[in-house]
Amino acid sequence: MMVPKPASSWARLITTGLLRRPSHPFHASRSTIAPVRFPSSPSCGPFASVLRERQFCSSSSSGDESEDHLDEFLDFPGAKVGFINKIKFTAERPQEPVPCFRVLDDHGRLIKDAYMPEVDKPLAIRMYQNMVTLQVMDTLFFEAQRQGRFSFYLTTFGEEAINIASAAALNNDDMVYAQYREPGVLMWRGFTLKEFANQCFSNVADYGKGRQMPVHYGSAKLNYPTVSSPIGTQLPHAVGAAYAFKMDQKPLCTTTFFGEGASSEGDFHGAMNFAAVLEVPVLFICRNNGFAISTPASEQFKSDGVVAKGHAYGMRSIRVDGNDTLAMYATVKAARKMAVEESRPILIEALTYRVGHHSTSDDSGKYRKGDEMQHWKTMRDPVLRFRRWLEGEGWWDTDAEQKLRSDARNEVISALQSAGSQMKQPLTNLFTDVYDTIPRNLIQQEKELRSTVGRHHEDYPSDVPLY
Ligand SMILES: Cc1ncc(C[n+]2csc(CCOP(=O)(O)OP(=O)(O)O)c2C)c(N)n1
Repeated sequence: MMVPKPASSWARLITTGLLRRPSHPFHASRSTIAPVRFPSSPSCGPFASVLRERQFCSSSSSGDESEDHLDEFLDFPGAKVGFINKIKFTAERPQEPVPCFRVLDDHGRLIKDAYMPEVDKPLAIRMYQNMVTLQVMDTLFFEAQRQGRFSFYLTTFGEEAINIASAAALNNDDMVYAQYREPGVLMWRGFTLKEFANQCFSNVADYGKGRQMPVHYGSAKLNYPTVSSPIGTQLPHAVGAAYAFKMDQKPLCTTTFFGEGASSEGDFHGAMNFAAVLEVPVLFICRNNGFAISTPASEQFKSDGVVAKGHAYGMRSIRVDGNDTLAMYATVKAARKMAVEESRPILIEALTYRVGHHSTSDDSGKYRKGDEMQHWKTMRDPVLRFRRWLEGEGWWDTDAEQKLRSDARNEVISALQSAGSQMKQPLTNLFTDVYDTIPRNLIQQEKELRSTVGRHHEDYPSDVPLY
Protein backbone atom coordinates (compact mmCIF):
# COMPACT_ATOMS: atom_id res chain seq x y z
CA MET A 1 0.00 0.00 0.00
CA MET A 2 1.39 3.39 -1.02
CA VAL A 3 1.52 5.99 1.71
CA PRO A 4 0.16 9.27 0.34
CA LYS A 5 2.68 12.09 0.14
CA PRO A 6 2.07 14.76 2.77
CA ALA A 7 0.67 17.99 1.41
CA SER A 8 3.32 20.66 1.04
CA SER A 9 2.18 22.69 4.07
CA TRP A 10 2.37 19.61 6.28
CA ALA A 11 5.77 18.80 4.82
CA ARG A 12 7.00 22.28 5.67
CA LEU A 13 5.79 22.05 9.25
CA ILE A 14 7.32 18.62 9.67
CA THR A 15 10.67 19.80 8.30
CA THR A 16 10.66 22.77 10.64
CA GLY A 17 9.87 20.41 13.51
CA LEU A 18 6.53 22.05 14.27
CA LEU A 19 4.46 18.96 13.70
CA ARG A 20 4.97 15.25 13.98
CA ARG A 21 4.43 13.29 10.80
CA PRO A 22 0.71 12.47 10.61
CA SER A 23 0.32 8.78 11.29
CA HIS A 24 -1.24 6.81 8.48
CA PRO A 25 -3.43 3.84 9.31
CA PHE A 26 -1.33 1.59 7.14
CA HIS A 27 2.04 2.53 8.57
CA ALA A 28 1.71 -0.13 11.18
CA SER A 29 -0.17 -2.64 9.09
CA ARG A 30 2.38 -5.42 9.35
CA SER A 31 2.44 -5.41 13.14
CA THR A 32 -1.17 -4.52 13.75
CA ILE A 33 -2.47 -7.93 14.59
CA ALA A 34 0.65 -9.86 15.48
CA PRO A 35 1.01 -10.11 19.24
CA VAL A 36 4.26 -8.61 20.44
CA ARG A 37 6.14 -9.72 23.53
CA PHE A 38 5.85 -7.27 26.37
CA PRO A 39 9.08 -6.30 28.12
CA SER A 40 9.06 -7.92 31.53
CA SER A 41 7.41 -5.84 34.23
CA PRO A 42 7.38 -2.43 32.53
CA SER A 43 7.24 0.44 35.00
CA CYS A 44 7.72 3.24 32.53
CA GLY A 45 7.51 3.92 28.82
CA PRO A 46 4.48 3.54 26.57
CA PHE A 47 3.18 0.41 28.29
CA ALA A 48 3.27 1.58 31.84
CA SER A 49 0.12 3.64 31.52
CA VAL A 50 -1.75 0.65 30.15
CA LEU A 51 -0.80 -1.35 33.21
CA ARG A 52 -1.52 1.50 35.58
CA GLU A 53 -5.04 1.69 34.17
CA ARG A 54 -5.71 -1.56 35.99
CA GLN A 55 -6.10 0.19 39.30
CA PHE A 56 -9.09 2.06 37.86
CA CYS A 57 -10.86 -1.03 36.58
CA SER A 58 -14.25 -1.59 38.02
CA SER A 59 -14.69 -4.54 40.30
CA SER A 60 -17.03 -6.26 37.85
CA SER A 61 -14.39 -8.63 36.52
CA SER A 62 -15.09 -12.33 36.31
CA GLY A 63 -12.64 -14.89 37.63
CA ASP A 64 -9.12 -15.00 38.82
CA GLU A 65 -6.70 -12.05 38.34
CA SER A 66 -3.86 -14.46 37.69
CA GLU A 67 -5.40 -15.52 34.40
CA ASP A 68 -4.91 -12.04 32.87
CA HIS A 69 -2.63 -12.17 29.82
CA LEU A 70 -0.70 -8.97 30.25
CA ASP A 71 2.42 -10.08 28.45
CA GLU A 72 0.93 -9.32 25.02
CA PHE A 73 -0.47 -6.22 23.44
CA LEU A 74 -2.35 -5.11 20.37
CA ASP A 75 -0.30 -2.75 18.24
CA PHE A 76 -3.31 -0.87 16.95
CA PRO A 77 -2.77 2.24 14.77
CA GLY A 78 -2.63 5.00 17.33
CA ALA A 79 -2.39 2.85 20.45
CA LYS A 80 -0.60 -0.09 21.97
CA VAL A 81 -3.00 -1.88 24.23
CA GLY A 82 -2.37 -4.76 26.57
CA PHE A 83 -4.69 -7.79 26.57
CA ILE A 84 -6.69 -9.28 29.41
CA ASN A 85 -8.94 -12.29 29.31
CA LYS A 86 -11.63 -11.08 31.73
CA ILE A 87 -14.45 -8.60 31.29
CA LYS A 88 -13.41 -5.44 33.09
CA PHE A 89 -15.04 -2.09 32.69
CA THR A 90 -13.13 0.96 33.73
CA ALA A 91 -14.59 2.75 36.72
CA GLU A 92 -16.61 5.86 36.01
CA ARG A 93 -14.26 7.93 38.17
CA PRO A 94 -10.96 7.42 39.95
CA GLN A 95 -11.43 6.39 43.58
CA GLU A 96 -10.16 9.72 44.87
CA PRO A 97 -10.98 13.06 43.25
CA VAL A 98 -7.97 14.88 41.78
CA PRO A 99 -6.56 16.92 44.69
CA CYS A 100 -6.59 20.69 44.68
CA PHE A 101 -3.34 22.70 44.85
CA ARG A 102 -3.17 25.59 47.27
CA VAL A 103 -0.52 27.71 48.91
CA LEU A 104 -2.53 29.75 51.42
CA ASP A 105 -5.00 28.36 53.92
CA ASP A 106 -8.41 29.98 54.43
CA HIS A 107 -6.84 32.50 56.84
CA GLY A 108 -4.15 33.63 54.43
CA ARG A 109 -1.35 31.71 56.13
CA LEU A 110 1.26 29.88 54.09
CA ILE A 111 0.70 26.14 54.14
CA LYS A 112 3.71 24.22 55.41
CA ASP A 113 6.06 23.12 52.62
CA ALA A 114 3.73 24.48 49.94
CA TYR A 115 5.27 25.43 46.61
CA MET A 116 5.77 29.19 46.81
CA PRO A 117 5.91 31.18 43.57
CA GLU A 118 8.29 34.10 43.24
CA VAL A 119 6.11 37.07 44.18
CA ASP A 120 7.84 40.22 45.38
CA LYS A 121 6.23 43.14 47.19
CA PRO A 122 5.48 45.36 44.14
CA LEU A 123 3.88 42.46 42.26
CA ALA A 124 1.86 41.34 45.29
CA ILE A 125 0.59 44.86 45.98
CA ARG A 126 -0.28 45.46 42.35
CA MET A 127 -2.28 42.22 42.27
CA TYR A 128 -4.11 43.19 45.45
CA GLN A 129 -4.87 46.71 44.18
CA ASN A 130 -6.35 45.27 41.01
CA MET A 131 -8.45 42.77 42.95
CA VAL A 132 -9.90 45.51 45.14
CA THR A 133 -10.48 47.86 42.20
CA LEU A 134 -12.32 45.07 40.40
CA GLN A 135 -14.50 44.51 43.48
CA VAL A 136 -15.28 48.22 43.78
CA MET A 137 -16.00 48.53 40.05
CA ASP A 138 -18.38 45.56 40.24
CA THR A 139 -20.18 47.00 43.27
CA LEU A 140 -20.78 50.41 41.70
CA PHE A 141 -21.48 49.21 38.14
CA PHE A 142 -24.01 46.73 39.54
CA GLU A 143 -25.74 49.58 41.40
CA ALA A 144 -25.65 51.76 38.28
CA GLN A 145 -27.42 49.01 36.35
CA ARG A 146 -30.02 48.72 39.09
CA GLN A 147 -30.61 52.46 38.77
CA GLY A 148 -31.44 51.85 35.11
CA ARG A 149 -28.37 53.62 33.75
CA PHE A 150 -27.52 50.66 31.51
CA SER A 151 -29.28 47.46 30.56
CA PHE A 152 -27.24 44.60 31.99
CA TYR A 153 -24.31 43.77 34.22
CA LEU A 154 -22.60 40.80 35.83
CA THR A 155 -20.01 40.70 38.57
CA THR A 156 -16.88 38.66 39.25
CA PHE A 157 -17.42 38.60 43.03
CA GLY A 158 -15.56 35.62 44.47
CA GLU A 159 -13.49 35.15 41.33
CA GLU A 160 -11.12 38.11 41.69
CA ALA A 161 -8.09 35.89 42.30
CA ILE A 162 -8.68 33.85 39.14
CA ASN A 163 -8.99 37.07 37.15
CA ILE A 164 -6.01 38.96 38.46
CA ALA A 165 -3.50 36.25 39.35
CA SER A 166 -3.95 34.59 35.93
CA ALA A 167 -3.46 37.90 34.16
CA ALA A 168 -0.35 38.63 36.21
CA ALA A 169 1.16 35.25 35.33
CA LEU A 170 0.65 35.71 31.58
CA ASN A 171 2.66 37.75 29.12
CA ASN A 172 0.62 40.78 27.98
CA ASP A 173 1.19 39.72 24.36
CA ASP A 174 -0.54 36.38 24.97
CA MET A 175 -4.01 36.43 23.43
CA VAL A 176 -6.86 36.00 25.89
CA TYR A 177 -10.20 34.56 24.75
CA ALA A 178 -12.49 35.28 27.66
CA GLN A 179 -16.07 34.28 28.54
CA TYR A 180 -17.55 37.31 30.34
CA ARG A 181 -16.51 36.94 33.96
CA GLU A 182 -12.87 37.89 33.42
CA PRO A 183 -12.73 41.70 33.07
CA GLY A 184 -9.88 41.65 35.60
CA VAL A 185 -7.55 40.39 32.87
CA LEU A 186 -8.28 43.51 30.85
CA MET A 187 -7.94 45.67 33.94
CA TRP A 188 -4.52 44.18 34.64
CA ARG A 189 -3.45 44.96 31.08
CA GLY A 190 -4.41 48.62 31.41
CA PHE A 191 -8.06 48.88 30.27
CA THR A 192 -9.25 51.93 32.20
CA LEU A 193 -12.36 52.30 34.33
CA LYS A 194 -13.57 54.83 31.77
CA GLU A 195 -13.16 52.26 28.98
CA PHE A 196 -15.19 49.70 30.97
CA ALA A 197 -17.89 52.31 31.54
CA ASN A 198 -17.89 53.42 27.87
CA GLN A 199 -18.68 49.86 26.83
CA CYS A 200 -21.48 49.42 29.38
CA PHE A 201 -23.10 52.71 28.33
CA SER A 202 -22.62 51.94 24.60
CA ASN A 203 -21.43 55.50 24.20
CA VAL A 204 -19.54 57.00 21.26
CA ALA A 205 -16.24 55.85 22.73
CA ASP A 206 -17.27 52.16 22.97
CA TYR A 207 -14.90 50.11 20.78
CA GLY A 208 -17.74 47.69 19.99
CA LYS A 209 -19.79 50.52 18.45
CA GLY A 210 -22.68 49.76 20.77
CA ARG A 211 -23.36 46.42 19.15
CA GLN A 212 -22.70 44.21 22.16
CA MET A 213 -24.44 43.78 25.46
CA PRO A 214 -22.75 45.50 28.41
CA VAL A 215 -19.80 43.53 29.85
CA HIS A 216 -18.90 42.16 26.42
CA TYR A 217 -15.61 44.02 26.40
CA GLY A 218 -12.86 43.71 23.82
CA SER A 219 -9.59 45.40 23.04
CA ALA A 220 -7.43 44.75 20.00
CA LYS A 221 -4.64 46.74 21.63
CA LEU A 222 -4.66 44.51 24.71
CA ASN A 223 -4.94 41.19 22.80
CA TYR A 224 -8.42 40.49 24.13
CA PRO A 225 -10.95 39.63 21.38
CA THR A 226 -14.45 40.82 22.11
CA VAL A 227 -16.50 38.61 24.41
CA SER A 228 -19.29 36.79 22.63
CA SER A 229 -22.58 35.78 24.28
CA PRO A 230 -23.01 32.24 22.94
CA ILE A 231 -21.29 30.09 25.53
CA GLY A 232 -18.11 28.28 24.52
CA THR A 233 -17.46 29.89 21.14
CA GLN A 234 -14.21 31.43 22.36
CA LEU A 235 -12.62 28.02 22.97
CA PRO A 236 -11.96 26.88 19.38
CA HIS A 237 -10.90 30.43 18.52
CA ALA A 238 -8.23 30.27 21.21
CA VAL A 239 -6.94 26.99 19.81
CA GLY A 240 -6.76 28.41 16.29
CA ALA A 241 -4.86 31.46 17.50
CA ALA A 242 -2.47 29.23 19.44
CA TYR A 243 -1.88 27.18 16.31
CA ALA A 244 -1.00 30.41 14.49
CA PHE A 245 1.51 31.27 17.24
CA LYS A 246 3.01 27.83 16.81
CA MET A 247 3.29 28.09 13.03
CA ASP A 248 4.87 31.54 13.34
CA GLN A 249 7.21 30.13 16.02
CA LYS A 250 6.30 32.92 18.42
CA PRO A 251 7.11 32.32 22.10
CA LEU A 252 3.52 33.08 23.12
CA CYS A 253 0.44 31.19 24.17
CA THR A 254 -3.27 31.85 24.13
CA THR A 255 -5.47 31.52 27.18
CA THR A 256 -9.16 30.87 27.18
CA PHE A 257 -11.39 31.25 30.21
CA PHE A 258 -14.73 29.54 30.62
CA GLY A 259 -17.15 28.35 33.26
CA GLU A 260 -17.82 24.72 34.08
CA GLY A 261 -21.17 25.15 32.32
CA ALA A 262 -19.32 25.93 29.10
CA SER A 263 -17.57 22.56 29.38
CA SER A 264 -20.86 20.94 28.34
CA GLU A 265 -20.77 22.69 24.98
CA GLY A 266 -19.56 20.86 21.90
CA ASP A 267 -17.11 23.71 21.30
CA PHE A 268 -15.25 22.76 24.49
CA HIS A 269 -14.73 19.18 23.36
CA GLY A 270 -13.73 20.11 19.82
CA ALA A 271 -11.30 22.70 21.12
CA MET A 272 -9.73 20.32 23.66
CA ASN A 273 -9.23 17.60 21.10
CA PHE A 274 -7.78 19.88 18.44
CA ALA A 275 -5.46 21.47 20.98
CA ALA A 276 -4.16 18.13 22.19
CA VAL A 277 -3.72 16.59 18.75
CA LEU A 278 -2.14 19.67 17.19
CA GLU A 279 -0.01 20.23 20.31
CA VAL A 280 -0.62 23.94 20.51
CA PRO A 281 0.29 26.36 23.31
CA VAL A 282 -3.08 27.13 24.85
CA LEU A 283 -4.20 27.32 28.46
CA PHE A 284 -7.77 26.26 29.15
CA ILE A 285 -8.68 27.95 32.44
CA CYS A 286 -12.01 26.69 33.72
CA ARG A 287 -13.61 28.72 36.49
CA ASN A 288 -15.61 26.01 38.18
CA ASN A 289 -17.80 28.28 40.28
CA GLY A 290 -20.41 25.64 41.06
CA PHE A 291 -23.28 27.03 38.97
CA ALA A 292 -24.19 27.68 35.36
CA ILE A 293 -26.94 30.18 36.16
CA SER A 294 -29.30 27.89 38.12
CA THR A 295 -27.77 24.56 37.06
CA PRO A 296 -25.45 23.25 39.79
CA ALA A 297 -22.23 21.53 38.75
CA SER A 298 -23.64 18.27 40.14
CA GLU A 299 -26.25 18.34 37.36
CA GLN A 300 -23.75 19.46 34.74
CA PHE A 301 -21.49 16.37 34.58
CA LYS A 302 -20.83 13.08 36.36
CA SER A 303 -17.04 13.15 35.92
CA ASP A 304 -14.57 14.25 38.56
CA GLY A 305 -15.21 17.87 37.66
CA VAL A 306 -13.60 19.36 34.59
CA VAL A 307 -10.02 18.38 35.38
CA ALA A 308 -10.79 14.73 34.61
CA LYS A 309 -11.57 15.64 31.01
CA GLY A 310 -7.98 16.67 30.36
CA HIS A 311 -6.88 13.07 30.83
CA ALA A 312 -9.47 11.87 28.33
CA TYR A 313 -8.09 14.23 25.69
CA GLY A 314 -4.45 13.48 26.49
CA MET A 315 -3.77 16.85 28.07
CA ARG A 316 -1.79 17.78 31.19
CA SER A 317 -4.21 19.11 33.76
CA ILE A 318 -4.31 20.49 37.25
CA ARG A 319 -6.92 21.39 39.84
CA VAL A 320 -6.23 24.52 41.85
CA ASP A 321 -7.92 26.54 44.57
CA GLY A 322 -9.25 29.46 42.54
CA ASN A 323 -9.67 31.57 45.68
CA ASP A 324 -5.96 31.38 46.51
CA THR A 325 -4.17 34.17 44.66
CA LEU A 326 -0.71 32.67 45.14
CA ALA A 327 -1.78 29.20 44.01
CA MET A 328 -3.49 30.64 40.93
CA TYR A 329 -0.44 32.71 40.09
CA ALA A 330 1.95 29.77 40.56
CA THR A 331 -0.24 27.45 38.48
CA VAL A 332 -0.74 29.75 35.53
CA LYS A 333 2.94 30.75 35.54
CA ALA A 334 4.06 27.10 35.45
CA ALA A 335 1.40 26.15 32.89
CA ARG A 336 2.35 29.02 30.61
CA LYS A 337 6.02 28.00 30.73
CA MET A 338 5.18 24.42 29.73
CA ALA A 339 2.74 25.55 27.06
CA VAL A 340 5.21 27.87 25.39
CA GLU A 341 8.43 25.91 25.83
CA GLU A 342 6.97 22.50 25.00
CA SER A 343 4.17 23.62 22.69
CA ARG A 344 1.40 21.86 24.54
CA PRO A 345 -2.08 22.66 25.84
CA ILE A 346 -2.80 22.65 29.57
CA LEU A 347 -6.13 22.41 31.35
CA ILE A 348 -6.53 24.23 34.67
CA GLU A 349 -9.66 23.70 36.73
CA ALA A 350 -9.89 26.50 39.28
CA LEU A 351 -12.35 25.67 42.06
CA THR A 352 -14.26 28.72 43.22
CA TYR A 353 -17.77 29.97 43.91
CA ARG A 354 -19.90 32.56 42.13
CA VAL A 355 -20.67 34.83 45.06
CA GLY A 356 -22.90 37.23 43.10
CA HIS A 357 -25.99 36.50 41.06
CA HIS A 358 -25.31 35.10 37.60
CA SER A 359 -26.15 38.55 36.24
CA THR A 360 -28.63 41.36 36.79
CA SER A 361 -31.21 39.10 35.10
CA ASP A 362 -30.91 36.47 37.84
CA ASP A 363 -31.96 35.99 41.45
CA SER A 364 -29.69 33.29 42.82
CA GLY A 365 -31.59 33.17 46.12
CA LYS A 366 -34.19 31.12 44.20
CA TYR A 367 -31.82 28.17 43.72
CA ARG A 368 -29.07 28.45 46.35
CA LYS A 369 -29.05 28.48 50.11
CA GLY A 370 -28.34 31.80 51.80
CA ASP A 371 -25.92 30.33 54.33
CA GLU A 372 -23.87 28.70 51.56
CA MET A 373 -23.60 32.02 49.74
CA GLN A 374 -22.71 33.78 52.98
CA HIS A 375 -20.05 31.21 53.82
CA TRP A 376 -18.23 31.77 50.54
CA LYS A 377 -18.65 35.52 50.74
CA THR A 378 -17.15 35.81 54.19
CA MET A 379 -15.05 32.75 55.00
CA ARG A 380 -13.55 32.04 51.58
CA ASP A 381 -13.27 35.51 50.10
CA PRO A 382 -10.12 35.50 47.91
CA VAL A 383 -9.54 39.22 48.38
CA LEU A 384 -9.57 39.08 52.18
CA ARG A 385 -7.44 35.95 52.16
CA PHE A 386 -4.75 37.59 50.05
CA ARG A 387 -4.92 40.75 52.15
CA ARG A 388 -4.22 38.71 55.26
CA TRP A 389 -1.13 37.24 53.65
CA LEU A 390 0.05 40.74 52.63
CA GLU A 391 -0.50 41.98 56.17
CA GLY A 392 1.40 39.01 57.54
CA GLU A 393 4.33 39.95 55.32
CA GLY A 394 4.17 43.52 56.67
CA TRP A 395 3.32 44.86 53.20
CA TRP A 396 -0.20 46.16 53.91
CA ASP A 397 -2.15 47.86 56.70
CA THR A 398 -5.50 49.47 57.49
CA ASP A 399 -4.48 52.94 56.30
CA ALA A 400 -3.37 51.60 52.91
CA GLU A 401 -6.64 49.66 52.70
CA GLN A 402 -8.81 52.69 53.39
CA LYS A 403 -6.95 54.84 50.90
CA LEU A 404 -7.11 52.19 48.18
CA ARG A 405 -10.86 51.66 48.59
CA SER A 406 -11.64 55.36 48.77
CA ASP A 407 -9.50 56.18 45.68
CA ALA A 408 -10.98 53.28 43.73
CA ARG A 409 -14.51 54.39 44.63
CA ASN A 410 -13.87 57.96 43.49
CA GLU A 411 -12.32 56.79 40.23
CA VAL A 412 -15.20 54.45 39.45
CA ILE A 413 -17.81 57.14 40.20
CA SER A 414 -15.98 59.60 38.01
CA ALA A 415 -15.73 57.03 35.16
CA LEU A 416 -19.48 56.33 35.40
CA GLN A 417 -20.35 60.02 35.40
CA SER A 418 -18.12 60.84 32.49
CA ALA A 419 -19.12 57.82 30.33
CA GLY A 420 -22.81 58.26 31.17
CA SER A 421 -22.83 61.87 30.02
CA GLN A 422 -21.53 61.09 26.53
CA MET A 423 -23.71 60.54 23.47
CA LYS A 424 -24.52 56.96 22.45
CA GLN A 425 -23.38 55.30 19.26
CA PRO A 426 -25.34 56.50 16.19
CA LEU A 427 -28.31 54.65 14.76
CA THR A 428 -26.38 54.13 11.51
CA ASN A 429 -24.20 51.53 13.24
CA LEU A 430 -27.12 49.12 13.33
CA PHE A 431 -26.69 48.61 9.61
CA THR A 432 -23.00 48.93 8.82
CA ASP A 433 -19.89 46.74 8.97
CA VAL A 434 -21.50 43.35 8.36
CA TYR A 435 -21.85 43.49 4.57
CA ASP A 436 -19.49 45.10 2.10
CA THR A 437 -22.54 46.16 0.09
CA ILE A 438 -25.62 46.55 2.24
CA PRO A 439 -28.36 44.20 0.95
CA ARG A 440 -31.70 45.53 -0.19
CA ASN A 441 -33.67 44.18 2.77
CA LEU A 442 -31.46 46.05 5.23
CA ILE A 443 -31.68 49.25 3.21
CA GLN A 444 -35.46 48.87 3.36
CA GLN A 445 -35.39 48.25 7.12
CA GLU A 446 -33.26 51.31 7.75
CA LYS A 447 -35.62 53.42 5.67
CA GLU A 448 -38.62 52.19 7.65
CA LEU A 449 -36.85 52.73 10.97
CA ARG A 450 -35.93 56.29 10.10
CA SER A 451 -39.45 57.01 8.94
CA THR A 452 -40.80 55.63 12.27
CA VAL A 453 -38.34 57.77 14.22
CA GLY A 454 -39.45 60.81 12.17
CA ARG A 455 -43.09 60.15 13.05
CA HIS A 456 -42.41 59.56 16.77
CA HIS A 457 -39.44 61.79 17.49
CA GLU A 458 -40.83 62.63 20.94
CA ASP A 459 -40.21 58.97 21.98
CA TYR A 460 -36.76 58.76 20.42
CA PRO A 461 -33.87 59.05 22.93
CA SER A 462 -32.11 62.39 22.57
CA ASP A 463 -28.65 60.93 23.23
CA VAL A 464 -28.67 58.56 20.22
CA PRO A 465 -27.56 60.44 17.08
CA LEU A 466 -29.33 59.48 13.87
CA TYR A 467 -26.05 59.51 11.89
C1 LIG B 1 -24.86 28.46 23.64
C2 LIG B 1 -25.51 29.14 24.81
N1 LIG B 1 -26.40 28.46 25.57
C3 LIG B 1 -26.99 29.05 26.62
C4 LIG B 1 -26.70 30.36 26.92
C5 LIG B 1 -27.37 31.02 28.12
N2 LIG B 1 -26.37 31.17 29.19
C6 LIG B 1 -25.73 32.34 29.39
S1 LIG B 1 -24.63 32.23 30.63
C7 LIG B 1 -25.00 30.62 30.93
C8 LIG B 1 -24.31 29.84 32.03
C9 LIG B 1 -22.86 29.61 31.78
O1 LIG B 1 -22.30 29.04 32.92
P1 LIG B 1 -20.77 28.86 33.10
O2 LIG B 1 -20.13 28.54 31.79
O3 LIG B 1 -20.54 27.90 34.19
O4 LIG B 1 -20.23 30.31 33.51
P2 LIG B 1 -20.59 31.23 34.77
O5 LIG B 1 -21.71 32.14 34.34
O6 LIG B 1 -20.95 30.33 35.89
O7 LIG B 1 -19.36 32.03 35.04
C10 LIG B 1 -25.98 30.17 30.05
C11 LIG B 1 -26.53 28.81 30.06
C12 LIG B 1 -25.78 31.05 26.09
N3 LIG B 1 -25.45 32.32 26.32
N4 LIG B 1 -25.19 30.42 25.06
